[in-house]
Amino acid sequence: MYMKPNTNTKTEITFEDFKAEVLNDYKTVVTSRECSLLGRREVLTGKAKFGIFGDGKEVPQIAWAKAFQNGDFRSGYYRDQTFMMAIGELSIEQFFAGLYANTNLEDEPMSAGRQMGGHFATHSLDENGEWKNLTEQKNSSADISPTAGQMPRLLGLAQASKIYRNVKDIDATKFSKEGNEVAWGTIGNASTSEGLFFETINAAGVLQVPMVISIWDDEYGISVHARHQTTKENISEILKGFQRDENGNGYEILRVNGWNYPELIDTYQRASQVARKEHVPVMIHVQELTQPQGHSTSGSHERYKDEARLAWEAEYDCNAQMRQWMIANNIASDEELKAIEKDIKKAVRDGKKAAWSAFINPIKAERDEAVSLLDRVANSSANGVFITKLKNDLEAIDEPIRKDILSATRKALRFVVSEASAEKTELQNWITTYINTIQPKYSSHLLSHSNKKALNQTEVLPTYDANAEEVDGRVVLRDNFDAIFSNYPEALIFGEDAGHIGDVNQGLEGLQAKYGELRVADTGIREATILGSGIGMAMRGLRPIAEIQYLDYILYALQLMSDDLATIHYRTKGRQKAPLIVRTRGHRLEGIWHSGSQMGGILNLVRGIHVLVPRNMTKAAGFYNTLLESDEPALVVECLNGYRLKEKMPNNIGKFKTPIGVVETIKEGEDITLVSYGSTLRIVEQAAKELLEVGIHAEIIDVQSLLPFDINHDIVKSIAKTNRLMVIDEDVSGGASAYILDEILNKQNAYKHLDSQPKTLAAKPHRPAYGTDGDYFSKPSVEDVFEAVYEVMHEVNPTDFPKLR
Ligand SMILES: Cc1ncc(C[n+]2csc(CCOP(=O)(O)OP(=O)(O)O)c2C)c(N)n1
Ligand SMILES: [Mg+2]
Repeated sequence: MYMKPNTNTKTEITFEDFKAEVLNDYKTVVTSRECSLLGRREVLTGKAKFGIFGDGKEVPQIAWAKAFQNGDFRSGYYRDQTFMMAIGELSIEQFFAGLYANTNLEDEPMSAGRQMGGHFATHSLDENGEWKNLTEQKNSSADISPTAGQMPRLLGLAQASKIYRNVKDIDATKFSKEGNEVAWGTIGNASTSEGLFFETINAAGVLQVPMVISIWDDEYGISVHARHQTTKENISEILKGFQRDENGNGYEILRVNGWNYPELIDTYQRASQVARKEHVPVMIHVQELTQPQGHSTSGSHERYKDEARLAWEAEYDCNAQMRQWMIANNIASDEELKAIEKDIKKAVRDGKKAAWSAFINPIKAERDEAVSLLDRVANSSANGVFITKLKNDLEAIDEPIRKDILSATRKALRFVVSEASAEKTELQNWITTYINTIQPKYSSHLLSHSNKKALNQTEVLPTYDANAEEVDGRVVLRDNFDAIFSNYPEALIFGEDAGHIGDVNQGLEGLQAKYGELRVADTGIREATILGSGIGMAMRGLRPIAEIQYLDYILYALQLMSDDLATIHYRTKGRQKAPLIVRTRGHRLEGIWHSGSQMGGILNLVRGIHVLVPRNMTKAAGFYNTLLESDEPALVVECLNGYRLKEKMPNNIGKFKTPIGVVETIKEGEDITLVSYGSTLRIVEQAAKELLEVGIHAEIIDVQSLLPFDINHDIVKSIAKTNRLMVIDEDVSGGASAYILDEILNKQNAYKHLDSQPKTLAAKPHRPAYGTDGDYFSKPSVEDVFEAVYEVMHEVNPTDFPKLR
């Protein structure tokens, strides 16, 4: 058998070196297994809530770790603890810190307790949010739980190597060495049933990127057997057509049994070579794996596996097979291995204890502080007996959580609400301070904390020559993209029809010829992987702009925007970021699927991403300029009906910046404040002109930025003047208009200034019919806006504004 356990450093090794390396590998797999076994017990005895472990998948991960080099990236799922241990990124203590959800990043570096155990990550950013040198470390993009959700991001992580290898002038110092990095994915056999898996596999075959996907095949997806999951019960068999051959590019498809240590090492070395050197994607179907403890702590596999299967799993347990192989090949004796196993058992128990102390001791200290305070409050209060009961109950909890502490202290405060004592003040202050200290452990880092955060970017207005030319809006956008690609070598755009024809509205006209097929690229029709590849590339220091052709089709990508992109910074407590720009166009054209206005749905799903709705192409261009200077993800929705409208050509193209979270008053007035955004503003502006003719002076505010929303609270200032508010929106009622109303009424307290009922004017509950009149009869029209505003004014002053109908 060909054996070369570590090709990174040596070509010739002695048997002693080889033995030592195998023994070391064995120690890792046994440590990992012990963690799984003890982890399960921690859940069953109530110390942890839930556990999902990597038992039964240890040995292949050792082989993979040997092939994994500095600069490489992992995008995997919850079974990969052994790999993380083998690359030195997961200690026993950290494993248990994850299980207990320790909120300290130093103890629990994967997510500071924000993710359940088994969801792995490394740190791409330092404590200031600055990139670390990713070429000098082994990298794991942060896992997510939705099955196959790791696949689209994997594509982008691999694609980044291709860009770095082939596009000149990018400063790759921190990100790549000639594109030699491989992106390694893992997925369970059952999760290959997901559409995201197939979409990614096809896209990587087309793109020819250095991606190696391992399929951990244990024949089950929780209780559901492969016969319900996969045609022919064999994923590599049915994907055979992807094998590269004389007919064209494709994959290298490899199969290996997951219990065969030497063959696994061979297979992973080969995969690494093919992917790294040739940039050919590789699929490794790792078969005959097991689940010694079943799927997770939520159930037992004896319920759905028969005797024969359970017996086979016991025999072919990869660790047991590796052990037998070591004895058969004189690498160690049974006694030696027993001694190793015993030591490891103890080390894992000790590590677990240390992790538990690190988790519970700070909370106990906080509890003790609260108990002593409650004691003082009780002694000074007429309601002392009630407070003493709260104190005693809190003191009696063996393993308190922070909710116990706050619940007791907040309830105690109610008993002293009408008393005046130093202790009461102390309690009030203590609660506030405690919340202020603890809340960030659960809520911080949704957005960037770095100097580059979007809100640090200040406005730069477009400037114009005296005789500035009036051009189609799309020309402003095109020239601005031209400036962007010339100013930022790391910027690139890709999407359906974005390359050769320069997008369906020619906002990228001529730019592929100028910047090449890798930077201005056509993609297949595959929105989820367009989005995902943007995430992966952004995580490796590039500045991708993922184009989704129409807003209506963003629903295909929305799951990943919500589950992956919006949570990256939060779920790593600021140690990873993906400043991806998603470009799309929509609103007010025609038909059920070409006039998308699902803004309410989007707003509710993508907190953590900026949502920007420029009313014209100059504003849109300014947003792109702002975003490229910042480090947060954003969605920009261009007005589909605005590309051919005339706009003056600025003379500082590429330099002006539209601020994020800042509204703009586009018409002043005293009678009522009209709030809207995007394409609908043109309708509102027309209605306002007509209202002026009957003596109604409306003020119009363009929101521009739905997320974040009016950070300076300018809208309430307008309402303080007009005392009336109407939100006009082409989304359904209860959608974006309800969000806007909530922001204005509840967050800006505008209700204080209102003399009339605040109104929303939204679209019909159905999508717009296709016919030319579809828009008029489905979304607010000029007449609708006029009449709705007039009606408000009629209520105020029926003499001057008699009833219209
Ligand atoms: C989108 C989605 N659907 C369902 C689940 C619940 N779920 C978690 S793991 C799992 C089975 C996965 O099986 P497989 O891919 O074979 O991985 P294994 O656990 O066997 O290693 C399911 C259904 C989920 N996490 N995400
Ligand atoms: Mg499985």
